[in-house]
Amino acid sequence: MAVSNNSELTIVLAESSAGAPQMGSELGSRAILNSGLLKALRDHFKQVHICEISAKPSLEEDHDHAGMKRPRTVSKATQSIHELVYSHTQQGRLVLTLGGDHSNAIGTLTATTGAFNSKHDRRPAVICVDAHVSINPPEASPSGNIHGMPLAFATGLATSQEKGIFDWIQQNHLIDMKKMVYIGTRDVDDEERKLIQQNGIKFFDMNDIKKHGIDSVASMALEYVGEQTPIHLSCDIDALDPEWAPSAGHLVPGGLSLQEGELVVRRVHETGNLIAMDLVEVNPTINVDGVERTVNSACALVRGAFGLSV
Ligand SMILES: [Mn+2]
Repeated sequence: MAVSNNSELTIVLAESSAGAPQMGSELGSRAILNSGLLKALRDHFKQVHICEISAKPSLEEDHDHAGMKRPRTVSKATQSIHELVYSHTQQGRLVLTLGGDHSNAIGTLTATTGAFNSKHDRRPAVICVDAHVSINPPEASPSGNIHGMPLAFATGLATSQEKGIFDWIQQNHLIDMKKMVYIGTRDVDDEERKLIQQNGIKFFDMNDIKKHGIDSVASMALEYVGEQTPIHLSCDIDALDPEWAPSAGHLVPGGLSLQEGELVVRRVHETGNLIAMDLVEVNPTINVDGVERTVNSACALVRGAFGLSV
């Protein structure tokens, strides 16, 4: 049984790179949308709504706080994303958020969880396709960049009571760590590994994928989240091997082939339970010769997740 009406899509252009050490990913959303994807989505859905959120850091006022860089800018951008995604999810629309850096997922993940909690009294599953686990609490983050922390804030493993710094996140926005699965991980910090183990978070790293094959891993991940569970699919383009996505913020060799990535998102589509998708970290200012290839890969993942033909 489908969990949303599947005929209306909201596209959120999350044009903020304040969570990343370098700028450029704020240009990713439009690069992806304007490469033919918008037309394809408009042909596929009865209605397509487009919203945009951008964030300009005011560096002189946004000093570091508790191990976080540009915390007020990122908090404000993600709160705006949260409010948008929350409202569109509550109206039964599918939501596609195009980043921007990975910190934007703080807004999307808390929004779908909050909306489903308030309307249906149940929390969605979250499938993260990422080279990283992106769950560093600020105090353990080696860099202080919030794009390494989205799952820490979205699960409540990291919290902040400081005014203007993620103080908008409420208990009923927090994702269920028992319904969370990572696919494609291969670059995990020691502290993150501890958190994953302590909290029993499921993951399928690249070794698991080599061992079992991507089709079995997709089956195991979907079986884990359960048949009637709404799914928020959160994709960092760096899950793909740099061969397929060279214009990404943090390249890690040994990743998924595009074909493997497409298989995962299509399997999620086939459940009929997809409620939202994030696609983050496409950065058109990195490896400019590879931008077209990266954008094409991003589009292929979006098309697969929403069941568009290839
Ligand atoms: Mn990543």
